[in-house]
Amino acid sequence: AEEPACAIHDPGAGVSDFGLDREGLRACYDRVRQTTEALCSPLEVEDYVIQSMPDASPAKWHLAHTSWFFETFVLSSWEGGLAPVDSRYGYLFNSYYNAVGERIARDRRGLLSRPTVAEVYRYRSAVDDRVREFLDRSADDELDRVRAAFILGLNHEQQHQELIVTDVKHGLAANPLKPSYRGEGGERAAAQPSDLASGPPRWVEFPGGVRPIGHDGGRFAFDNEGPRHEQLVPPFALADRPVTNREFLAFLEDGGYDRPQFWLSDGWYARSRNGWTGPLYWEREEGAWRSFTLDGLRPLGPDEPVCHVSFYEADAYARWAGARLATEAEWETAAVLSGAVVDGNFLESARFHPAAVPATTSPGSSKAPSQLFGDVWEWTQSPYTPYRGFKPAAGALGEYNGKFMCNQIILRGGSCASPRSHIRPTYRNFFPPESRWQFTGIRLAKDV
Ligand code: AVJ
Ligand code: FE
Repeated sequence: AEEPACAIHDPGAGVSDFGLDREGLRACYDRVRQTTEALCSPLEVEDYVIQSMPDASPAKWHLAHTSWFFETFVLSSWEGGLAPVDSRYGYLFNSYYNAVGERIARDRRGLLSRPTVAEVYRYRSAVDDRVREFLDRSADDELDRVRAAFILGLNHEQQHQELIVTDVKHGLAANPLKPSYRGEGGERAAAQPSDLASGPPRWVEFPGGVRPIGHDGGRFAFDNEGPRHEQLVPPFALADRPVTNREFLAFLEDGGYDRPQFWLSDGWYARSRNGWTGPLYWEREEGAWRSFTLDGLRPLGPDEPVCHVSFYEADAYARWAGARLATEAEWETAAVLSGAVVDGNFLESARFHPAAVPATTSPGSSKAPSQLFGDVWEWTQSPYTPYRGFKPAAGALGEYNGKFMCNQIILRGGSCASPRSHIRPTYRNFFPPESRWQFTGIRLAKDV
């Protein structure tokens, strides 16, 4: 089916997303909501309900929470107050907004056998009806008042599309039957393990300077991407591609997981406490390494970017390799100066798995880094802290990003589970350093 035009999804349209009219908002809304449901369409009812760990939410919860977000931040104040579709749902589907009210504990979301999956879909469609009615009938000043929250709601739902993919993967991986998300048909879509015999990564050098960092606010960006400000970035080099499974296996086989000299203290403790002997989803059987993918258990692709590693493993690998992780300012500088376009292996490609790195043709230096966008999120060494001058918005939506600016690490570039239109060079993702269930990988950097 032909997708409706949407300024958020098709940035080439040249319409500033803040200037979207009713028709534009409606097109974006329909497209975002449809994409979420399409991601869930291969699931069986039982798949929607389980919570395989506290960090992962049931698919059913994601479907409801994203609807609750539009109800709470767009519809609730319409014409002086629209009652929610079900007044009990706020307690179940509020994620973390203290200003909005109490909620069930995050690690109890998997206990919600009710509302049923069918009821959650009816809830979604009731919210859809109300949002469309709001777009048809609201006064201009009412639409203007919630336009920013509406666009935030679209981007919020895109974040949950990625979380649906990663949380479904984690849930399926917990099952000894190692089911495929798409059934047998999915085998075709996933990349076959390749053997490109890629050589060592080449280094792409960037000059030092005082660099503008962050989003200028011209189009939509999350609040944590601004304000744009200057940072001193000394000269550095970035690897021309992500670290591959083949390379990470060399670290593992060199005893990387058993040699504390490569690890941060917190990382060594996490590795010991969790019993890590390799990336999440890796297993070894009769000498052969396999990894769990959304198409089931597959032989490890040697030239695919290593994936599902924590910050601690990324950092230990970099030290073993005689390099380091990039700072987020270096990463952004490299993306901007190399003119990398936001294109690649994203959610839209429906592979749900990182693609192999390109074969190295000649030794020496390379002009531009490849796979900066898509495939795997790249751990930086930067803590998730506010940019100079950052102020969270007043009210509940101020809780969206700002209150998490402690004890988390920045990741850049998006993954094979991120919608392409969701990612920008300034995009700041963040997770605690131990997290491994997102599509997280490694790109090396060094001083020059
Ligand atoms: C930016 C991915 C860490 O998972 O909580 C979803 C995204 N924010 N709903 C998260 C998010 C609000 C966020 N991450
Ligand atoms: Fe959310």
